[in-house]
Formats: sequence, structure tokens, C-alpha cells
Amino acid sequence: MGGTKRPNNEDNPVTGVVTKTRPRTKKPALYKVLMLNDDYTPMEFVVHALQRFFGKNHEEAVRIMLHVHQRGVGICGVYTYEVAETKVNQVMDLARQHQHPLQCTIEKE
Ligand code: TYC
Repeated sequence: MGGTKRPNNEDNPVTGVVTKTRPRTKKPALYKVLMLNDDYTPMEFVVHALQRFFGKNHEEAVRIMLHVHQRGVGICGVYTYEVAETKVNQVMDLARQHQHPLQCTIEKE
């Protein structure tokens, strides 16, 4: 429809900027929040912390607490770095307020 088509050749080169795009939706790195066993923190306190800060129901919290109690370490959840760091601080702040030695750490997935 009225288009004057010209050939693409040396006299009429196709020009433009080559923009090769690739989707840049890199997934964020993930980190495990680990809870460590100790001899002094009450089991009920650990269960409470798991429910409060990691969204576990009572049954799941008991399961994780017992795993840590028996094996020495266990996974509370997996998060992006900032979220993981916040959870560790929340647990350790509450533990400190109650003078419990409960420890949490972060480990890259
Ligand atoms: N070992 C503690 C006790 O016997 C209970 C406990 C479980 C402590 C898990 C810390 O991360 C922990 N009272």
C-alpha cells in the first residue's frame, strides 16, 4: 500500500543500533537461618521464638526445636540476606532480654 520498497544493499544499508537484551531478573541469593543448641534455653522459649519470628505453627516449632536439641543445629527458614539478618537479631534480642544464651546464625544456601 504505497510503500516504496527499496532493496537492502551497499547503497541502502540497514542501519540502527543493535540492542541485544537479555532479561535481567537475577534471583536474590538465599540464606539459611540456623539455630544452635545450648544447655540452658528452655524448650518452650525456643518453640515460642520459632512461632513468633519464623511463622511456624506449634507442631512445626516443636519439631524444629527437638531437632536442634538432639542434633545441635537446625534450619528455622530460608530468606534473603536482610530478612535473615533481621530474624537472627529478633531472636537474639528476645533471648538476651530473658537472659537465655540462645544463638542463631546465617549460612549462605
Ligand atoms: N537444649 C535445651 C534444653 O534442654 C533446649 C534447646 C533447644 C535450646 C533448641 C536451644 O536452639 C535450642 N533446655
